[in-house]
Amino acid sequence: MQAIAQSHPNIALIKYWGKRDAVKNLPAVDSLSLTLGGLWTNMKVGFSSNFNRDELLINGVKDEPNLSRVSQCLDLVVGKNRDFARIESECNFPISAGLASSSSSFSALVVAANMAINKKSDIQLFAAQAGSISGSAARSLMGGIVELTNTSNTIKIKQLSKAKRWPLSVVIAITDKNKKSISSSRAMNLSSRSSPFYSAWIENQSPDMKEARLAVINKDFEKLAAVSEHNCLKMHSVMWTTKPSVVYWNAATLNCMHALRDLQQSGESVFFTMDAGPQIKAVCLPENEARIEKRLAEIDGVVSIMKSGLGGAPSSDISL
Ligand code: 2P0
Repeated sequence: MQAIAQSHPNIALIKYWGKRDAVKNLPAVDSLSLTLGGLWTNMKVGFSSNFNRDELLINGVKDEPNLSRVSQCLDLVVGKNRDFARIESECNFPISAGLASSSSSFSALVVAANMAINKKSDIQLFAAQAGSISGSAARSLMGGIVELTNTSNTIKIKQLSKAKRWPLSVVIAITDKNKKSISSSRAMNLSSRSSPFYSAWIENQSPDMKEARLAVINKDFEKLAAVSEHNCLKMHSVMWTTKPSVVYWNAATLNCMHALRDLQQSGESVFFTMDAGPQIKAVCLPENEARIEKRLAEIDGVVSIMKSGLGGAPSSDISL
């Protein structure tokens, strides 16, 4: 009753912010994301009747704060009447810092837990299970460029482009490795209640999805850049106008954004996106990667840089 899975985080270009059903954790809007092959979470899950409670280790350290969400995920996959589990997670990037660690963690956990109990692979079922714990996690169950759409009472994921079909690069400027001050789940619930821009955000998501989907199908970088930056700034406008306001950026985030705008002016194929944290993600064509990295590394406040191409779906042929 043990299994291991590796999964990659994903970053949304057309963002998910807000829930239409907080109990089922169903997103209020559709979203579109890139799966990042260079970043990963390895997850080992073992069930035993000899254990007397669930135990979680993250990068070798016992973790209590995240345990209840992990146990909740296992209850959902296996059933509440299950044996207790020992869960070991390893991650090669900062967690809870706006780098989508919950997407790789919960997609890996769902895959490993289903494997441990010998459940047949069913990607849409796995997406529903992962999504009900972390909205972004469902998108990590596929590689390349993925869309998540809302159907009547659940979600559906679809691969729009395989990683190799359109090999984009992502340069991530890390400006703060600390945990974010407010979880995205809590922040988006506050936004839906208090931002005067929230209803406009929801109403305008479909045209953005349509435009981004088309840009991916046509491999049109400039169109994808324009709609992605616009969608990102709209989401952050909703965050900023939440009461109390949710501002994840710091000075370096803004300086990186200006630097990327300058690079765009000089003809580089690059655009930015930011999530629930101060890190800035520069999406570019692989041939532009070195120049983007060099420029971002020069900016005051950039602590480190990570780079990633697009990656694949979760895999289970790894050891921990
Ligand atoms: C996204 N984010 O589309 C957006 C953009 C953050 C900003 O999905 O509440 O931690 O657990 O469903 O999975 C945040 O991800 O949110 C998120 P919950 P989650 O990637």
